[in-house]
Amino acid sequence: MSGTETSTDSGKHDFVVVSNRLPVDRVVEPDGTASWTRSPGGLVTALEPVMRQKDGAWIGWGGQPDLEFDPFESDDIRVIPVALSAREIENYYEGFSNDTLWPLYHDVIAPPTYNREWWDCYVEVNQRFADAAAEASAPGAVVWVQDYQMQLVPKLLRLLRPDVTIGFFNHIPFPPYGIYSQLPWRTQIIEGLLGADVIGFQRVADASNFQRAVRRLKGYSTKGYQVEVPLVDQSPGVRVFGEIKRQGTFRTVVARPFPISIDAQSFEELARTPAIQERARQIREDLGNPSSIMLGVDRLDYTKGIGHRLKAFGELLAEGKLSAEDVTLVQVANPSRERVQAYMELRNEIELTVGRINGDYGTIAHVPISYQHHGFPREEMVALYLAADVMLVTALRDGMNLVAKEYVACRFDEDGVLVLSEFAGASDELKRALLINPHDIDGVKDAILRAVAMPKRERTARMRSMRKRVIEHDVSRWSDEFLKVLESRAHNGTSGHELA
Ligand code: GDG
Repeated sequence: MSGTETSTDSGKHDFVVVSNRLPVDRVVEPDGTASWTRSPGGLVTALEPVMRQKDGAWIGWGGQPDLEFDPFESDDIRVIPVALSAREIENYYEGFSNDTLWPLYHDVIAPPTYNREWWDCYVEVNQRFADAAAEASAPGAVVWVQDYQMQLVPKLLRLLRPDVTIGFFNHIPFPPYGIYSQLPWRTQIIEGLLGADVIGFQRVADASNFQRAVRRLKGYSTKGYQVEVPLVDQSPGVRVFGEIKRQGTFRTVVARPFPISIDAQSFEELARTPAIQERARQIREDLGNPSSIMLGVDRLDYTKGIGHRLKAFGELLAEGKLSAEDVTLVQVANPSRERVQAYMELRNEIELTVGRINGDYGTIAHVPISYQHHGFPREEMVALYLAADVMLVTALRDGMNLVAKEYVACRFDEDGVLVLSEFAGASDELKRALLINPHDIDGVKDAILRAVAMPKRERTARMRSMRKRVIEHDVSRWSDEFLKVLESRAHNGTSGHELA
């Protein structure tokens, strides 16, 4: 799908999505011709109908430095590109977003870097996105801001446009206060988020962690899922959102879980395609018809627990409890954030471990780990899900983990076993997976052995129950529920309808 670059609209929209990345990628062909291609993600699929119905616009970065573009139409979505310079990509994106916030919000699995220049750049870039949102929003519009790269946008936008209703969804965990409080800019981030009317998190625990941070840092009261934000800050001389209102008047901010999901139906449809089923059989054959295929699909990220998974698998081979003749682990490690040091180190570590396991336990005919350091088309992913007898999701911390849900959605045959980390948000919903603590290597090994040996009846019972959950709670339900709550908050902000 390529974008047609027209600009016939009024420039003002009733529904605006703001995210770091646009839902389209700029693709330049070898002959120099360039076009925008839709990047297929659950979020775009979920928001597409709302976008069409409400004259929506999507504000984001095009993925390359200094890409200055006028807004254009792409498959009925108005796309508004925000340009980032190479320095901004380094400081705001690779730096503050991916080397400060990402590790901090994932329980400091890797040490976060606190760099003041990165922070300054994060503020600058958030301001640019807020300006773009203010410019694109029609009076009384609904603006939905996505994820941790944009946490200051709700407040900055509210200052510019108190008439709009602002939602924010955090795709990654929100850490416990003891960890969050490390952040030198912890108060500014909380204030940034509190500019929203509704703040969505993946899990109950994330919403609670956020509320605790609000109480500790701002002294505001929280009741259930609501935060009471005084329109006049208690701290002497501090103005909240630039407006001075009656003492004792609050606006309420909803901060609650909205667990994200996938477009389950489209995954199932692909899985039911004969060509993809044939491809799944082919994969099994190409792997030498092992009795069990295990699968890991992750961005190559230290939060995903790939090393822990490999350790458990390697020990089972070493102990002779699994053999390379019987079992193959396919590990898709999608390249990610390759310019960030911690990711370079992780890649080296993982590839050393894979090499050692394959060297120690492989035979000429059988390689225990088929390691794929590249992405695949979605059809191939679905074929892999269908071919996998056991899906391994061993994240050390993960907001949700969509891979777990995709595996379940694809298994219309009600077969396959999901081994799932309790530190992934998905474990709140997929309770009939084999839940593991990835730090407990013996526990992971037991779960793998149990998965490989699980009788068909038990596999079916577990998969059936997980499928029910994923099919009923798909991504459109997620966006509908979020937007329903958000729209019910319209006119609840500083525009004069405060709750006392
Ligand atoms: C963040 C949060 C939260 C992966 N490799 C390929 C490929 N993928 C797709 C998967 C899945 C997506 O990428 C990965 O989603 P996850 O949820 O597993 O993880 P993150 O990228 O870390 O996402 C996470 C999510 O946001 C949503 O809120 O669940 O916790 O960290 O859809 O299928 N897709 C294709 N080829 C690949 O090689 N086509």
